[in-house]
Amino acid sequence: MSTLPAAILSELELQSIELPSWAFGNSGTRFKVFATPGTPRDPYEKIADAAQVHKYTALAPTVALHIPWDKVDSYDDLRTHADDLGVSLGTINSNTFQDDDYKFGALTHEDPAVRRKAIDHHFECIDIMHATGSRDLKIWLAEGSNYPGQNDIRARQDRLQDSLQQIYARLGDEQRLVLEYKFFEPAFYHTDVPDWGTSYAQVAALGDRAMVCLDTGHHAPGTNIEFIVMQLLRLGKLGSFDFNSRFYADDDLIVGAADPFQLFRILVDVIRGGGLNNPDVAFMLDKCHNIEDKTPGQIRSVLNVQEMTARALIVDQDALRAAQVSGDVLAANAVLMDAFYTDVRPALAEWRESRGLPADPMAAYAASGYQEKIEADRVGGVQAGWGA
Ligand code: LRH
Ligand code: MN
Repeated sequence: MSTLPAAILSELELQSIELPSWAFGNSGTRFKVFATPGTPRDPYEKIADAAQVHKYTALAPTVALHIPWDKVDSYDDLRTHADDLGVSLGTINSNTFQDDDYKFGALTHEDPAVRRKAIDHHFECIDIMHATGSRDLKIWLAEGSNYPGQNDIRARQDRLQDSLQQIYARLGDEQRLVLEYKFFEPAFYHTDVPDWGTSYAQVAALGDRAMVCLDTGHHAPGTNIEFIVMQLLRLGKLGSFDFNSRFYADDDLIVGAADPFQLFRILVDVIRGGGLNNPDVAFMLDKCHNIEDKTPGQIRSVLNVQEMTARALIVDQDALRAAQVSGDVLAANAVLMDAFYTDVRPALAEWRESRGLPADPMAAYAASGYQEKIEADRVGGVQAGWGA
């Protein structure tokens, strides 16, 4: 396909995908976290690299922060640094999964003092949101158990609701919380927020500014994720996506790398449900570049989302509807497959050039010398990473 219709191009022009600061730091598995030359040593350098993604794609105007990984002395100064680079600070992610006190839980813990500490951490994140101008507080909880009988899983749900009520009450009028679910890991028997239903049940009891966060890597194998997308949009409770891909578990690979057809199907239902370029539905990446260079990995990621969005937008909705109504199973499926098999990359490249962007952002970044420069400049200090 050499060109895309103007209506589709204007939809694509509105698309924005938030980048995770932690994707620019070192990450890995329990076996090894590999260091990489040029890896940022602080949030300032992470944001500088994130700004490169937006420079070459015009797709990534905001950067999500993770607390305490991105703690700084002055968030006003960090905000100015981001603004000067043409990006802004986005979602604030809390972290109650690396503190010894949270071994047996945080917002669900039996001990009120531990819950207090975890709630206070979220109050601190909300204070940071006021300084960074962020709208969303993203809460992912590692809480759960490893053996049957270890916990009273019913009582934990009640304690979780009570803790979330206190956090929700602290939000500013323009602020939201998004509760992310994950079916296992690090807990291996039960997880307190394992699925969309539990997240929905918890946030629905809080109020309108409490939403569900869907991480595409957090479902049991074989889960029809686009069905969950449809239902959460139908319920008006899909607040954000954490896009990545996986072959097995929460692999956090480049979105669309492991299963591009799944990403296409998800975006078809995002569009069907009114979730594209909808301010209520934030598109974010959540991934780790364990072995590949990080900034190119992020550029590839946002391009994969853009390309699959373009394919989902060219679905012939009238032909699809007609086939669905007439019960023509094969024709209906063929409409979707025609869009999925349509190569939109030449048209997107031409469109980028028409907007003063490089036709091939990956090649433009590689030719810029930025990677070589950060590898030369960033010597010494401690490279950022999950642990650091
Ligand atoms: C948990 C998760 C969550 C983040 C973390 C970096 O697996 O998806 O969104 O806090 O990754
Ligand atoms: Mn996530």
